[in-house]
Amino acid sequence: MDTWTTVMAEHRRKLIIDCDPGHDDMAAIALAATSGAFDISAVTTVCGNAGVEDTTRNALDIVSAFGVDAPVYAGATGPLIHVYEFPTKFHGVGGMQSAGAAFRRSKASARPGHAALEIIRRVKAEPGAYTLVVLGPMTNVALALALDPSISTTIREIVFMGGGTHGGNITATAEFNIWADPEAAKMVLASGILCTMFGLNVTNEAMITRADIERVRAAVAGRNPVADILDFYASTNPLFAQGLVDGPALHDPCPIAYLIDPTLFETRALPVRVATEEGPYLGATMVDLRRIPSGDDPVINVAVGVDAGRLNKLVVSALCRAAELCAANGGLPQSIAS
Ligand SMILES: [Ca+2]
Repeated sequence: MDTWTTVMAEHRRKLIIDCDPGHDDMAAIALAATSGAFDISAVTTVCGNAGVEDTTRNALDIVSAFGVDAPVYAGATGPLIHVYEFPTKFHGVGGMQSAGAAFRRSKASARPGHAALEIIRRVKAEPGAYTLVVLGPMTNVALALALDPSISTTIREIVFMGGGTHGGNITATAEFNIWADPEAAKMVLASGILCTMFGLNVTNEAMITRADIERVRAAVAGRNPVADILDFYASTNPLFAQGLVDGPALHDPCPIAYLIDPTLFETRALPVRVATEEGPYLGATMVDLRRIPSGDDPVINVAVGVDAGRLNKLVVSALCRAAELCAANGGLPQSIAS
Protein backbone atom coordinates (compact mmCIF):
# COMPACT_ATOMS: atom_id res chain seq x y z
CA MET A 1 0.00 0.00 0.00
CA ASP A 2 1.22 3.52 -0.70
CA THR A 3 1.28 6.10 2.10
CA TRP A 4 -2.03 7.69 1.16
CA THR A 5 -3.80 4.33 0.97
CA THR A 6 -2.35 3.38 4.35
CA VAL A 7 -3.50 6.66 5.92
CA MET A 8 -6.99 6.23 4.48
CA ALA A 9 -7.18 2.61 5.67
CA GLU A 10 -6.31 3.67 9.21
CA HIS A 11 -9.19 6.14 9.24
CA ARG A 12 -11.81 3.75 7.99
CA ARG A 13 -14.32 2.63 10.57
CA LYS A 14 -14.03 -1.07 11.41
CA LEU A 15 -17.29 -2.93 10.94
CA ILE A 16 -18.66 -6.31 11.78
CA ILE A 17 -21.81 -6.74 9.70
CA ASP A 18 -24.21 -9.19 11.35
CA CYS A 19 -26.89 -10.05 8.81
CA ASP A 20 -29.45 -12.47 7.36
CA PRO A 21 -29.24 -11.89 3.58
CA GLY A 22 -31.77 -11.10 2.45
CA HIS A 23 -32.25 -8.73 -0.51
CA ASP A 24 -31.90 -5.54 1.53
CA ASP A 25 -28.92 -6.97 3.43
CA MET A 26 -27.32 -7.31 -0.03
CA ALA A 27 -28.05 -3.64 -0.69
CA ALA A 28 -26.58 -2.68 2.69
CA ILE A 29 -23.36 -4.61 2.02
CA ALA A 30 -23.24 -3.01 -1.45
CA LEU A 31 -23.42 0.43 0.17
CA ALA A 32 -20.75 -0.42 2.75
CA ALA A 33 -18.46 -2.02 0.18
CA THR A 34 -18.60 0.84 -2.31
CA SER A 35 -18.43 3.77 0.11
CA GLY A 36 -14.74 3.59 0.91
CA ALA A 37 -15.63 4.61 4.48
CA PHE A 38 -15.26 1.20 6.09
CA ASP A 39 -12.98 -1.67 6.84
CA ILE A 40 -15.49 -4.54 6.67
CA SER A 41 -13.57 -6.81 9.03
CA ALA A 42 -16.05 -9.68 9.19
CA VAL A 43 -19.54 -10.65 8.12
CA THR A 44 -21.49 -12.78 10.58
CA THR A 45 -24.73 -14.50 9.70
CA VAL A 46 -27.90 -15.40 11.54
CA CYS A 47 -31.16 -17.09 10.67
CA GLY A 48 -33.96 -14.67 9.92
CA ASN A 49 -35.04 -14.09 6.35
CA ALA A 50 -34.05 -17.73 5.82
CA GLY A 51 -32.23 -20.51 7.66
CA VAL A 52 -28.63 -19.81 8.60
CA GLU A 53 -27.23 -22.19 5.97
CA ASP A 54 -28.93 -20.10 3.29
CA THR A 55 -28.07 -16.70 4.79
CA THR A 56 -24.44 -17.81 5.13
CA ARG A 57 -24.33 -19.05 1.54
CA ASN A 58 -25.85 -15.75 0.40
CA ALA A 59 -23.35 -13.73 2.46
CA LEU A 60 -20.44 -15.63 0.92
CA ASP A 61 -21.83 -14.98 -2.57
CA ILE A 62 -22.37 -11.27 -1.84
CA VAL A 63 -18.85 -10.60 -0.52
CA SER A 64 -17.42 -12.54 -3.45
CA ALA A 65 -19.54 -10.65 -6.01
CA PHE A 66 -18.51 -7.25 -4.63
CA GLY A 67 -14.88 -8.20 -3.98
CA VAL A 68 -15.18 -7.61 -0.23
CA ASP A 69 -12.12 -9.05 1.47
CA ALA A 70 -13.87 -10.21 4.64
CA PRO A 71 -14.30 -13.61 6.26
CA VAL A 72 -17.82 -14.92 6.88
CA TYR A 73 -18.80 -16.68 10.11
CA ALA A 74 -22.08 -18.57 10.55
CA GLY A 75 -24.12 -17.91 13.67
CA ALA A 76 -27.37 -18.85 15.30
CA THR A 77 -29.61 -21.47 13.69
CA GLY A 78 -32.61 -20.36 15.72
CA PRO A 79 -33.80 -17.57 18.01
CA LEU A 80 -33.29 -17.73 21.79
CA ILE A 81 -36.91 -18.65 22.54
CA HIS A 82 -39.33 -17.56 19.81
CA VAL A 83 -40.25 -20.21 17.24
CA TYR A 84 -41.43 -19.17 13.77
CA GLU A 85 -41.22 -20.20 10.13
CA PHE A 86 -38.72 -18.34 7.97
CA PRO A 87 -40.59 -15.92 5.69
CA THR A 88 -40.27 -17.09 2.09
CA LYS A 89 -43.05 -14.69 1.08
CA PHE A 90 -40.75 -11.68 0.67
CA HIS A 91 -37.30 -13.15 0.09
CA GLY A 92 -38.20 -16.29 -1.86
CA VAL A 93 -36.49 -19.65 -1.85
CA GLY A 94 -33.04 -19.47 -0.27
CA GLY A 95 -33.62 -16.02 1.23
CA MET A 96 -32.31 -13.98 -1.70
CA GLN A 97 -34.19 -15.15 -4.78
CA SER A 98 -33.56 -13.41 -8.08
CA ALA A 99 -35.99 -12.61 -10.89
CA GLY A 100 -33.21 -13.46 -13.37
CA ALA A 101 -29.49 -13.89 -12.83
CA ALA A 102 -28.24 -14.84 -9.38
CA PHE A 103 -24.81 -14.15 -7.95
CA ARG A 104 -22.37 -16.84 -8.97
CA ARG A 105 -21.74 -19.31 -6.20
CA SER A 106 -18.64 -18.41 -4.22
CA LYS A 107 -16.18 -21.24 -3.77
CA ALA A 108 -15.35 -19.94 -0.30
CA SER A 109 -16.77 -21.46 2.86
CA ALA A 110 -17.66 -19.94 6.18
CA ARG A 111 -14.73 -19.83 8.58
CA PRO A 112 -14.66 -22.28 11.45
CA GLY A 113 -16.10 -20.96 14.70
CA HIS A 114 -19.44 -19.52 15.74
CA ALA A 115 -20.31 -15.94 14.83
CA ALA A 116 -20.96 -15.05 18.49
CA LEU A 117 -17.51 -16.27 19.52
CA GLU A 118 -15.89 -14.40 16.66
CA ILE A 119 -17.65 -11.18 17.68
CA ILE A 120 -16.30 -11.65 21.22
CA ARG A 121 -12.79 -12.42 19.99
CA ARG A 122 -12.61 -9.38 17.77
CA VAL A 123 -14.12 -6.76 20.07
CA LYS A 124 -11.94 -7.90 22.98
CA ALA A 125 -8.78 -7.93 20.87
CA GLU A 126 -9.37 -4.28 19.87
CA PRO A 127 -11.48 -2.52 22.51
CA GLY A 128 -13.39 0.44 21.13
CA ALA A 129 -12.50 -0.35 17.53
CA TYR A 130 -15.55 -2.17 16.22
CA THR A 131 -18.94 -0.88 15.19
CA LEU A 132 -21.52 -3.67 14.95
CA VAL A 133 -24.04 -3.26 12.16
CA VAL A 134 -26.95 -5.56 12.93
CA LEU A 135 -29.26 -6.19 9.98
CA GLY A 136 -31.15 -9.27 11.16
CA PRO A 137 -32.50 -10.70 14.40
CA MET A 138 -30.13 -9.91 17.28
CA THR A 139 -29.51 -13.52 18.35
CA ASN A 140 -25.75 -13.56 17.69
CA VAL A 141 -25.13 -10.35 19.62
CA ALA A 142 -27.28 -11.55 22.53
CA LEU A 143 -25.40 -14.87 22.62
CA ALA A 144 -22.10 -12.98 22.62
CA LEU A 145 -23.31 -10.80 25.52
CA ALA A 146 -24.47 -13.87 27.46
CA LEU A 147 -21.14 -15.61 26.97
CA ASP A 148 -19.08 -12.55 27.84
CA PRO A 149 -20.92 -9.49 29.21
CA SER A 150 -17.64 -7.54 29.31
CA ILE A 151 -17.97 -6.94 25.57
CA SER A 152 -20.54 -4.27 26.40
CA THR A 153 -17.57 -2.04 27.21
CA THR A 154 -15.44 -2.98 24.19
CA ILE A 155 -17.96 -2.56 21.36
CA ARG A 156 -17.74 0.99 20.01
CA GLU A 157 -21.40 1.14 19.08
CA ILE A 158 -24.26 -0.81 17.53
CA VAL A 159 -26.37 0.50 14.69
CA PHE A 160 -29.28 -1.72 13.75
CA MET A 161 -32.27 -2.08 11.48
CA GLY A 162 -35.27 -3.10 13.50
CA GLY A 163 -38.36 -1.96 15.33
CA GLY A 164 -39.97 1.40 14.78
CA THR A 165 -41.75 4.18 16.60
CA HIS A 166 -45.16 2.90 15.54
CA GLY A 167 -46.61 -0.01 13.61
CA GLY A 168 -45.07 -3.17 12.25
CA ASN A 169 -44.58 -5.23 9.12
CA ILE A 170 -44.60 -8.88 10.21
CA THR A 171 -47.54 -8.10 12.51
CA ALA A 172 -49.61 -4.95 13.01
CA THR A 173 -47.35 -3.96 15.90
CA ALA A 174 -43.95 -5.58 15.31
CA GLU A 175 -41.11 -5.28 12.84
CA PHE A 176 -39.65 -8.61 11.65
CA ASN A 177 -36.07 -8.50 13.04
CA ILE A 178 -37.21 -7.66 16.57
CA TRP A 179 -40.24 -9.97 16.43
CA ALA A 180 -38.06 -12.88 15.26
CA ASP A 181 -36.02 -12.76 18.49
CA PRO A 182 -37.52 -10.26 20.93
CA GLU A 183 -35.61 -11.60 23.95
CA ALA A 184 -32.32 -11.09 22.11
CA ALA A 185 -33.28 -7.52 21.19
CA LYS A 186 -34.25 -6.80 24.78
CA MET A 187 -30.84 -8.03 25.99
CA VAL A 188 -28.92 -5.98 23.45
CA LEU A 189 -30.84 -2.76 24.09
CA ALA A 190 -30.37 -3.19 27.85
CA SER A 191 -26.63 -3.89 27.52
CA GLY A 192 -25.54 -0.28 27.91
CA ILE A 193 -23.82 -0.35 24.50
CA LEU A 194 -24.46 2.83 22.50
CA CYS A 195 -27.28 1.69 20.19
CA THR A 196 -28.95 3.55 17.35
CA MET A 197 -32.19 2.13 16.00
CA PHE A 198 -33.34 2.45 12.39
CA GLY A 199 -36.93 1.30 12.48
CA LEU A 200 -39.78 1.18 10.01
CA ASN A 201 -40.70 4.82 10.69
CA VAL A 202 -37.56 5.82 8.73
CA THR A 203 -36.73 2.69 6.68
CA ASN A 204 -40.16 2.68 5.02
CA GLU A 205 -39.06 6.01 3.48
CA ALA A 206 -36.00 4.34 1.93
CA MET A 207 -37.78 3.28 -1.22
CA ILE A 208 -36.23 2.08 -4.42
CA THR A 209 -38.44 2.83 -7.41
CA ARG A 210 -38.80 0.96 -10.68
CA ALA A 211 -36.80 3.76 -12.33
CA ASP A 212 -34.04 3.30 -9.73
CA ILE A 213 -33.84 -0.42 -10.48
CA GLU A 214 -33.63 0.38 -14.20
CA ARG A 215 -30.73 2.76 -13.45
CA VAL A 216 -28.95 -0.10 -11.65
CA ARG A 217 -29.70 -2.34 -14.65
CA ALA A 218 -28.25 0.22 -17.06
CA ALA A 219 -25.00 0.42 -15.07
CA VAL A 220 -23.64 -2.64 -16.85
CA ALA A 221 -24.33 -4.33 -20.15
CA GLY A 222 -25.62 -7.89 -19.94
CA ARG A 223 -25.87 -10.09 -16.88
CA ASN A 224 -26.84 -8.04 -13.82
CA PRO A 225 -27.64 -10.03 -10.66
CA VAL A 226 -27.92 -6.88 -8.53
CA ALA A 227 -30.77 -5.51 -10.67
CA ASP A 228 -32.43 -8.94 -10.97
CA ILE A 229 -32.32 -9.54 -7.21
CA LEU A 230 -33.87 -6.10 -6.64
CA ASP A 231 -36.52 -6.94 -9.26
CA PHE A 232 -37.56 -10.03 -7.31
CA TYR A 233 -37.71 -8.02 -4.09
CA ALA A 234 -39.96 -5.43 -5.76
CA SER A 235 -42.22 -8.16 -7.15
CA THR A 236 -43.02 -9.54 -3.68
CA ASN A 237 -44.02 -6.21 -2.16
CA PRO A 238 -47.84 -6.17 -2.01
CA LEU A 239 -48.17 -2.38 -1.68
CA PHE A 240 -45.87 -1.81 -4.65
CA ALA A 241 -47.64 -4.50 -6.69
CA GLN A 242 -50.95 -2.70 -6.12
CA GLY A 243 -49.44 0.66 -7.05
CA LEU A 244 -49.98 2.05 -3.56
CA VAL A 245 -46.32 3.02 -3.04
CA ASP A 246 -43.55 4.13 -5.42
CA GLY A 247 -41.35 1.18 -4.58
CA PRO A 248 -40.38 -1.39 -1.98
CA ALA A 249 -38.50 -0.13 1.07
CA LEU A 250 -34.82 -1.10 1.26
CA HIS A 251 -34.56 -1.18 5.04
CA ASP A 252 -31.09 -2.50 5.77
CA PRO A 253 -28.92 0.16 4.05
CA CYS A 254 -30.17 2.80 6.54
CA PRO A 255 -27.72 2.09 9.41
CA ILE A 256 -24.81 1.97 6.94
CA ALA A 257 -25.94 5.25 5.36
CA TYR A 258 -26.05 6.83 8.83
CA LEU A 259 -22.43 5.83 9.47
CA ILE A 260 -21.44 7.36 6.13
CA ASP A 261 -23.42 10.58 6.65
CA PRO A 262 -25.20 11.08 9.99
CA THR A 263 -26.89 14.24 8.65
CA LEU A 264 -29.19 12.01 6.57
CA PHE A 265 -31.11 11.19 9.74
CA GLU A 266 -32.53 12.94 12.76
CA THR A 267 -31.99 10.90 15.93
CA ARG A 268 -33.25 11.34 19.48
CA ALA A 269 -32.34 9.64 22.74
CA LEU A 270 -35.57 7.93 23.80
CA PRO A 271 -36.72 5.16 26.14
CA VAL A 272 -37.48 1.96 24.23
CA ARG A 273 -39.17 -1.16 25.57
CA VAL A 274 -39.21 -4.42 23.63
CA ALA A 275 -42.41 -6.37 24.22
CA THR A 276 -41.54 -10.00 24.94
CA GLU A 277 -44.94 -11.06 26.24
CA GLU A 278 -46.89 -13.50 24.03
CA GLY A 279 -49.83 -11.79 22.36
CA PRO A 280 -50.56 -9.08 19.82
CA TYR A 281 -47.63 -6.88 20.88
CA LEU A 282 -44.92 -9.56 20.79
CA GLY A 283 -41.76 -8.01 19.33
CA ALA A 284 -43.09 -4.44 19.27
CA THR A 285 -40.69 -1.65 20.20
CA MET A 286 -42.55 0.81 22.40
CA VAL A 287 -40.76 4.11 21.92
CA ASP A 288 -41.67 6.81 24.41
CA LEU A 289 -41.67 9.90 22.21
CA ARG A 290 -42.58 11.94 25.29
CA ARG A 291 -39.02 11.30 26.52
CA ILE A 292 -40.27 10.38 29.96
CA PRO A 293 -37.82 7.97 31.62
CA SER A 294 -39.82 5.01 32.87
CA GLY A 295 -38.41 2.34 35.11
CA ASP A 296 -35.95 0.02 33.51
CA ASP A 297 -36.54 0.88 29.88
CA PRO A 298 -33.18 1.58 28.24
CA VAL A 299 -32.64 4.94 26.56
CA ILE A 300 -31.16 4.49 23.09
CA ASN A 301 -30.77 6.64 20.00
CA VAL A 302 -33.79 6.35 17.75
CA ALA A 303 -33.87 7.58 14.16
CA VAL A 304 -37.00 9.74 13.94
CA GLY A 305 -36.45 11.51 10.62
CA VAL A 306 -34.72 10.91 7.29
CA ASP A 307 -33.79 12.95 4.23
CA ALA A 308 -35.26 10.33 1.89
CA GLY A 309 -34.19 12.08 -1.31
CA ARG A 310 -30.51 12.26 -0.40
CA LEU A 311 -30.60 8.73 1.03
CA ASN A 312 -32.08 7.41 -2.22
CA LYS A 313 -29.33 9.04 -4.31
CA LEU A 314 -26.64 7.56 -2.05
CA VAL A 315 -28.11 4.04 -2.10
CA VAL A 316 -28.92 3.92 -5.82
CA SER A 317 -25.49 5.16 -6.89
CA ALA A 318 -23.93 2.56 -4.57
CA LEU A 319 -26.06 -0.18 -6.15
CA CYS A 320 -24.95 0.97 -9.63
CA ARG A 321 -21.32 0.79 -8.52
CA ALA A 322 -21.95 -2.60 -6.91
CA ALA A 323 -23.43 -3.88 -10.18
CA GLU A 324 -20.22 -2.76 -11.91
CA LEU A 325 -18.09 -4.49 -9.29
CA CYS A 326 -20.12 -7.67 -9.70
CA ALA A 327 -19.62 -7.59 -13.47
CA ALA A 328 -15.90 -6.91 -13.06
CA ASN A 329 -15.42 -9.69 -10.51
CA GLY A 330 -17.47 -12.06 -12.62
CA GLY A 331 -18.21 -14.13 -9.55
CA LEU A 332 -14.64 -15.34 -9.47
CA PRO A 333 -13.55 -16.61 -6.09
CA GLN A 334 -11.95 -13.87 -4.03
CA SER A 335 -8.82 -14.39 -2.01
CA ILE A 336 -10.35 -13.87 1.40
CA ALA A 337 -7.77 -12.94 3.99
CA SER A 338 -8.19 -13.60 7.69
CA1 LIG B 1 -31.83 -8.21 7.10
